[in-house]
Amino acid sequence: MLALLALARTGDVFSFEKTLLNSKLSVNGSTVPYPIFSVFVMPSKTFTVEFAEKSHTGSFQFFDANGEALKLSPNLPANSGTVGKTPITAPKQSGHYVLKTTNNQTGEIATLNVFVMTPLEKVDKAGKLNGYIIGKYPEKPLKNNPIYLPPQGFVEVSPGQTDIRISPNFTLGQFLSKQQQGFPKYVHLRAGLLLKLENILHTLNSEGYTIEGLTIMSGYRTPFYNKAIGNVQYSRHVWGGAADFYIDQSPKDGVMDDLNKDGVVNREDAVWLANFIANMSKQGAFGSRIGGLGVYDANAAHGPFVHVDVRGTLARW
Ligand SMILES: [Ca+2]
Ligand SMILES: [Ca+2]
Repeated sequence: MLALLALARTGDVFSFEKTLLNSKLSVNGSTVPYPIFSVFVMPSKTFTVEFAEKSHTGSFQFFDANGEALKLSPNLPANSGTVGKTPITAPKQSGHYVLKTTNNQTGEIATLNVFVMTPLEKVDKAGKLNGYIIGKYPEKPLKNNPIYLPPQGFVEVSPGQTDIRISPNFTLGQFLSKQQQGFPKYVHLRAGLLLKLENILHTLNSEGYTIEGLTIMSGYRTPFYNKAIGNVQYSRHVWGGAADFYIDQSPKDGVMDDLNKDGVVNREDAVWLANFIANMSKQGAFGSRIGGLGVYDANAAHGPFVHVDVRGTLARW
C-alpha cells in the first residue's frame, strides 16, 4: 500500500526521483509539486492541504507509520475527509503519521509525512529532551525577527525512521544534528528548506546536469552542537532552515565533484554550484524562500561546499 515509503535506501545519495504531480498540492499555502512531501506540525494543531488547481476535488486519509488506516479516536478529530474544505487537524500524540490525498480529477495519490512534533516545553532545565542534548535557544530573536524565536517543537527520530523520505530526494536522517549521541534524536526542519533543495536538484537535472542527489553535510544543528563547533549563535541551521551540501557522485569519494570540469576539486566547484543557485534566485525560482548563499573552501575536515538557507532575505558570502 505505502509503496513510496517502502523505497528505503542506504547511503546519502540515491538515484534522482524526478516524478512530479500532474496537479500540484498547496500545503500550508506553499505549492508542492512532489508526490511525497512532509508537514511539521504541533499536536492537535491544524494545517492546510488543497489542490493547487482550485477546480480539483478529492479526499484525504490518515495512516499510521505502518500503513494501517488510523481509526477515528479522541486523539484525531478526523481521520479522513475532503481535501481543501477545512484545515486538517493533526493527531494529539506526537509521532510520525502518513496522510494520503487522492485527486478525483487526475487519480493521483500524494503522500504527506505528518510529523507531530514534541513540544519545546519538554526540554528540561539542563537543555535535554528525553536525554538528547538540545541546548538553549536565544531568548531574544535577532533584530526582533520572529523567524529567530525558539521553535515550537521537535521531530522525534528513532533508528528506523532515518530513511523516511521527507521529500522525493531527501531523507529525515540526512538532516540530523551531527552530535555524537544515541537515539531517540530530535530534529527541527522547515518545509521551505526542502522545497528549495528539491527545486535546486530538479533544476540541475532539467538543465542537463545528471545529478543524483545532494549530499547534506549539515542540516539541523541543535544550539548545543552549533555552539560546540564555534558557530555564530543565530545560524539558520539552528532553526532548521539551512543546509550545507555538495555534489558527490563521480567519483563518490566523500568530497565535492569537479563540477566546473577544470581537473581539480577546489573552491571554484562550490562557486560553480553557488552561481547556478544564484541564477535560479535571480529568476525568481525561490519566491519567499530566498535566503543566504555561501561558498566554503576545503579545509582539513571537509571539502568545498555551499550553504543555502530560507531566511527570507538575500545574503551572499
Ligand atoms: Ca566526489
Ligand atoms: Ca573544479
